[in-house]
Amino acid sequence: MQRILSQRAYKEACAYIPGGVNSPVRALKSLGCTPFFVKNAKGAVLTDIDENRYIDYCMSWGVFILGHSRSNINQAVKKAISRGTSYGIPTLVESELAKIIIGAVPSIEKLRFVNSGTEAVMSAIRLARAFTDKNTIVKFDGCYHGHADHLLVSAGSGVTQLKQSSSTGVPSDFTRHTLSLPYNDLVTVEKVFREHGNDIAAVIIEPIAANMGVIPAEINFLKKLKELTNKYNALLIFDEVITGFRMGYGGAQHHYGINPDLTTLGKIIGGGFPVGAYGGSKRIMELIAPDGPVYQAGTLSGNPIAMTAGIHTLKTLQEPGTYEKLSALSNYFYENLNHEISNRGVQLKHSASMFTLFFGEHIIMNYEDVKKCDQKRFALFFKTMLNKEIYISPSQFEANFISLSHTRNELDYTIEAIKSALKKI
Ligand code: KE4
Repeated sequence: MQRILSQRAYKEACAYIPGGVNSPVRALKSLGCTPFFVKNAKGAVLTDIDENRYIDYCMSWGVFILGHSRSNINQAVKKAISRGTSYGIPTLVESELAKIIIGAVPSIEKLRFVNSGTEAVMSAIRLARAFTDKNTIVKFDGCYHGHADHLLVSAGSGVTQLKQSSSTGVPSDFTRHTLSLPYNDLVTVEKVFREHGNDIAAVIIEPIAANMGVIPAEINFLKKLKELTNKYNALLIFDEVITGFRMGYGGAQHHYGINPDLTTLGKIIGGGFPVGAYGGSKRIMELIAPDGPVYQAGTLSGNPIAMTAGIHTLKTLQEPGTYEKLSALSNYFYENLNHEISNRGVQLKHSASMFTLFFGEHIIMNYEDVKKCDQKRFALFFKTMLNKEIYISPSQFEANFISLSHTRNELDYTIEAIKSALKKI
């Protein structure tokens, strides 16, 4: 498989954009290869500028639960674009999408749209600090909540590839209010609350971690977080930028039956356009300007194109049997893949339609466990799969996503490719 035009395009991109990419993980740096450049996508298939086709499991990092370039969404977006794209004054579609999300997620009574998951989390944390009048934030090692300064501490996803546990350029006093604890570690989190509980404004967690690979939180761990935040007048924030509408129509909080105080969302709710949202009870959200003293703003927040794509995405997900179909596809894949990977030095962890193949047979419950995986073998695996026309998420510390557009044939082909790749590497 040749990627001459992509290599040329990458060289040129590097002249204008740091690392040739607009988000570090796309550079495939840790894998010792360079990225292909996409020409177009349809369903579960990407086509690059050298006309190579790939079955896609990255799906723009979990955005495309319905698949790429879905015609009903494209048609709705084209109509919306013909009417204009942004006005700096409200439109009906902003309330329409807000109502749909509030109808799906009972813990959200009011929400605010922003343009990325980073903005959603940054705003939710500011709000939690204002509501509790406290400063300390508890996060968990390996969880990634966007690139706001104070959260780039022991973060997962692309930060994992940095040499240090967080980014340079972040003054130490910007992170002194951030405590990062081991995921799924009840004892540590209880101890920290005993010692710092009166200073803790919020705990933020990916209820099903996807940014250190897929690692579901233990239900008792989440219940303990709910209990401790209640006891110490802190807020529990579920970062559902990935799990929102992925785990099911009500997200991970419905899946676990645990209501956080604030929820952050992104990806799926924008149907492929820049979006984020944060929401919670009216009592908390009324602190947000212009109702209250917590400032947050954005030129393109709630833009009608992202709102339109989000509305049509969520309305499609509301259709009866949609999640059952996705679950059947996912379970078909997991059951058949598991048959093929035993004794191959890998383990499959999954939750709903997201999964990670971890390169190691040790118990994996948290970030430290994932760091013990065989990165070199993962890199070989990634490149082998790419040459078999399959694009998996380019990091051991990421999730892969099955969409409603993946066909059984594509899943069968992928299982065969994984089986043969694991024999070779
Ligand atoms: P964005 O600012 O990238 O829209 O969202 C940040 C974010 C917040 N919370 C969670 C749980 C997230 O997973 C993310 C972003 N996810 C990564 C993929 N693991 C985005 C991919 C990238 O950084 O290029």
